[in-house]
Amino acid sequence: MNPIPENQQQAFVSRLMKACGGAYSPEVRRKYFISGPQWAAAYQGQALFHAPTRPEIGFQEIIRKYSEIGIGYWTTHDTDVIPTYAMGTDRQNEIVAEIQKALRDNGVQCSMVTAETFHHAVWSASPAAEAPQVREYAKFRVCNTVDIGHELGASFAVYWPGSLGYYVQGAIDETQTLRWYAEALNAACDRDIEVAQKNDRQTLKHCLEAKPFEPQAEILLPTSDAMLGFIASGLLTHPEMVGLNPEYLHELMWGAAPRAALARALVAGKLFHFDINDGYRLKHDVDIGVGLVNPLDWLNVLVLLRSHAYNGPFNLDYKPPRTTSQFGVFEVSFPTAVDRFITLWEIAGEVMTDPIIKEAMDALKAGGPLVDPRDADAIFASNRELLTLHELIAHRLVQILLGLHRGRIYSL
Ligand code: 3MF
Ligand code: MG
Ligand code: MG
Repeated sequence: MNPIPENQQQAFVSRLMKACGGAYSPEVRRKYFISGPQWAAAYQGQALFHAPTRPEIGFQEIIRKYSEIGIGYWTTHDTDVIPTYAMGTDRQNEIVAEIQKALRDNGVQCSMVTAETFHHAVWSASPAAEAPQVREYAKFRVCNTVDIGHELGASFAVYWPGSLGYYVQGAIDETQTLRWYAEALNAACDRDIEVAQKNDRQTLKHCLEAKPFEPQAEILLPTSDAMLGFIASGLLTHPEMVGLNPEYLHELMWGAAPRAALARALVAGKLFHFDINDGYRLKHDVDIGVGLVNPLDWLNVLVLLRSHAYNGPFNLDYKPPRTTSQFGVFEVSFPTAVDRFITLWEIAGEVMTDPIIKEAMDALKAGGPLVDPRDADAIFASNRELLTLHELIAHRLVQILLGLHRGRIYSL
């Protein structure tokens, strides 16, 4: 192939994207509760060892592009759109008004807001630092985010306490730090009740997001399970308002089965919001687009969520790879992430109605003939042949994922 001139490369990428086929229309995409984060589209490719590869981009353009693609919901950190120095000032009000206009003009809704309590230097000892001034400032920031959420019409507030931990052992009192962190959440809930009442709105759903490593060396609430324990600890004054925003990769990172982590949140009635992406076990937070690494596991996750009528948002918290250009972010990265999600969601529907899987699962539950209830060997023998169905079900799931159940075969 001849070198492709720079000014023809975008058209080339677009042509291959069309050739891929399988894209859903923006109208179809809008039917799903899929949200696009401001920070995901604005991510420039930077990291500790990585210089940015993409230019800056603001919320007006991102909201417009999401709308064109068919992403109906937008989410943001306070600092993604409001500079830290302008928090709580007239400048904040101006920016919020500009965001409201951009959302209105493009028919996009803000579903979630989140307070950034990990990036600025003020959080270097966490939002629950020893110094009372830091903790007062943290309360101001989460309350201010609740205010912004109500102004933008959001239903969810998310908190990722990324810096709630330490680098060196013994320097902080973990129990005290957790108590102080709870005070900030309590302030956010109290503020929410007040503002919701004043504006005749529902209170927000407050969602904690765990990540096992990064950016601190040791994290005080590293997993969704740790957060369930924290919610039930008695430290929160409104535990009923607080639930989880698990992130698929954050659970995978520590070695969990994300589906089992989600199941634990579901049985606790705390699965409020879900950050969707993909990646690898025991690596850093690579935030790859949903379904690009573990499509089979993703299928199973969506079967679980569909079976339990989860109706919260699916938030595209991933990072378009550094190799993807700014053009590619909206031409390839976001549309394909949305379309893989929709396809996996629909395949999950097929799994749920598949007669073979259903019959196999029913048979496993029916079990074998009744035998002496105290005779372990007899109980095992009574079920012996049915247990092979576990592997048959797994095979059937892969068949459905690969389309083999529809007669896709290879004759050699
Ligand atoms: C970090 C994350 C965060 C959270 C966000 C939401 C930057 O690994 O996943 O994204 O999702 O802070 O509150
Ligand atoms: Mg996340
Ligand atoms: Mg992540």
